[in-house]
Amino acid sequence: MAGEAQSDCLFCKIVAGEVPATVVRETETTVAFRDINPQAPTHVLVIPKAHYPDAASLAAAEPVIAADVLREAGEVAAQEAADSYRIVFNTGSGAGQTVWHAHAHVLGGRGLQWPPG
Ligand code: IU
Repeated sequence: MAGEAQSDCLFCKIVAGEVPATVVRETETTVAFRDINPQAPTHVLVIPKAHYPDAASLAAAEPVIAADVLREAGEVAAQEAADSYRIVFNTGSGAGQTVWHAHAHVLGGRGLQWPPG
């Protein structure tokens, strides 16, 4: 069923506490944890606890939770004292998506180039 935990999903396992992560924030609907391969001084992933493969499918099925993810991304940036930051949803393998559970990258703490690579 839509939103149900997937046994082969790493981020569902982080939500369940079966795989360790450095959690920086948690709400009823979201978890925010540090990326294991940080690309900036602040690099935190914000995920919905419910499983959706990407941001668009999350927003279509659960718009309130999609908004929760965005709000939490802003809270992470505020918590990390990043006044300039980027929120990224890589979507599709050609855009660099490697984990098929919706996640927002929150990147900050250094200058960020535009356009991204
Ligand atoms: P992507 O947009 O799907 O490529 O982002 C996945 C991110 O998940 C990537 O930046 C990884 O470094 C990160 N990650 C993680 O934080 N912990 C893990 O155990 C694994 C990947 I696997």
